[in-house]
Amino acid sequence: MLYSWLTVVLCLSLKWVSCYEVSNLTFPDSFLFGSATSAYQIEGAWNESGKGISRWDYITHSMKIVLDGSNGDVACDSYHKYKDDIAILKELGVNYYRFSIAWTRILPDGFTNDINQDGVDYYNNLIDGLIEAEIQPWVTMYHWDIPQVLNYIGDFNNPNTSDYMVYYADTLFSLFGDRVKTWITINEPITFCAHYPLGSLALGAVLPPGITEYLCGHNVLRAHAKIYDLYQRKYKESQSGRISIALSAEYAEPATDSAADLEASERKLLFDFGWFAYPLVYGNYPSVMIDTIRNLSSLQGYPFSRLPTFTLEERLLLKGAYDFIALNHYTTSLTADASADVKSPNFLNDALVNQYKDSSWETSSASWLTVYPEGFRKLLVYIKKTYNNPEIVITENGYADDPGVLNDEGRINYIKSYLSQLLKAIYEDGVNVTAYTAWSLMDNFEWYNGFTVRFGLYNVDFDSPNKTRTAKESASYYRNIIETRCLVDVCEE
Ligand code: GBH
Repeated sequence: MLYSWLTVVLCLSLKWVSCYEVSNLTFPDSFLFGSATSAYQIEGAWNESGKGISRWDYITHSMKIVLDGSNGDVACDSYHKYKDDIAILKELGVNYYRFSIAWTRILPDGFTNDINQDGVDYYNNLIDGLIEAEIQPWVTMYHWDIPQVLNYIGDFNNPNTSDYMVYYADTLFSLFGDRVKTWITINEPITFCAHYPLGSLALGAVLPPGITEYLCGHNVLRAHAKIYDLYQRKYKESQSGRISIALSAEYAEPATDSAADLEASERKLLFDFGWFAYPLVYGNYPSVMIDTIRNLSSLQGYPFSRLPTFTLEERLLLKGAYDFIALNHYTTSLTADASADVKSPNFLNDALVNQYKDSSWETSSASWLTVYPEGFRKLLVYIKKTYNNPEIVITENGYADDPGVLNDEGRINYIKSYLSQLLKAIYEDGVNVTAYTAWSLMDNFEWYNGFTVRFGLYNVDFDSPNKTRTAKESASYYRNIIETRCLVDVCEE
């Protein structure tokens, strides 16, 4: 083997049941490091300076479903404190900052007939401040905070929403595309289409499960493909930016090495990641989704498949509508075959698997997030193999702990062990990973968990009027990685 491994076995405290090797390889010169946030989770100023109402304003104000009853009305107050954010990004030494634009700050009513100049000014200031600090702005157009008016008309279950989003994207390209060169259209469609059926919750309605997940995903893909196409025709030549859609994927570790479980693992990866990645790379849904959902639909008495079909024109537009694969990855689940029992129609049942956690995996403060760094490498190798060795950008990866932990050993170990596996994927498996984004720059509003779990490299004192940002130990550790391009004290060249 070309590269030797320094076996720095880490068993820092009793909490760390598993010891692991830390890679002493050096990150490639061109490799970029960044950190990320999203608008609703940090900005606050929910009804200031002309901003319209988003789904999350509506949910948090009118429903009691956030764990601690909190909301994002103020959050980190980044609308007023973006200079503080730029300062800590600078301190970290990141190459780029991935943030999202609040659709309702630019288009308060969702549509382009009314553009809110204060919102435009805010993002211009942020973008210009970042560029001045030599930090590239990477922009997500939509990170779950859809204008409530569009939520009322059915969110992405309504095909028109795709077209409305294209107008929004066009507006963003023309306003900011001279300076923004990396765009993410939509963040984690699987989460809002299938895991958190927010549209239905926020409408106080129960939308038909097994139908709306796929309608939503279908219209998300249409929106993304049209936006990608618009950019190629109207902006690419003058702005020369790059576009993708951020897809989240757990690794589906086979529960046993039986053929059935290996197949179940592949099936689950195609249902989760492949649902969106396959159409972009190959122009249609994976055949295992098409076949399984058609069969199940028929067994369940539907005269049609619950998975919609693309027109030929749409397939042509979808195929190749990405400049890199944008991957959000946090965790792994064990995956076992469950093809024997046909349950009620819904996205999670349709994959015909059972998923659970290995009891030996380190836990975190978020129940869904267990630490299994090997799963990261396996997922990267799987993506390389299945999708023609694409360029992969890690758009999110991070660890959850409790409020107020400044000596965040758990997060340091998570970053260290996940980045070790990333280095192995690059150097031993030849996976083309070009950037890594730590979620999150700072503690923020963690959706249904409110402020009860924390993902930040920086602590935010939500009780202080200043929303004071304080570096956690992980911030210094990450800063050191960026500076030395190395996870240990001395790295191989
Ligand atoms: C990311 O999603 C989001 O992009 C980001 O906004 C968020 O802050 C970050 O995660 C941390 O949560 O509650 O058992 O149904 C990560 C992927 C997919 C993880 C949905 C949580 C729900 C699990 N998420 N999943 S459960």
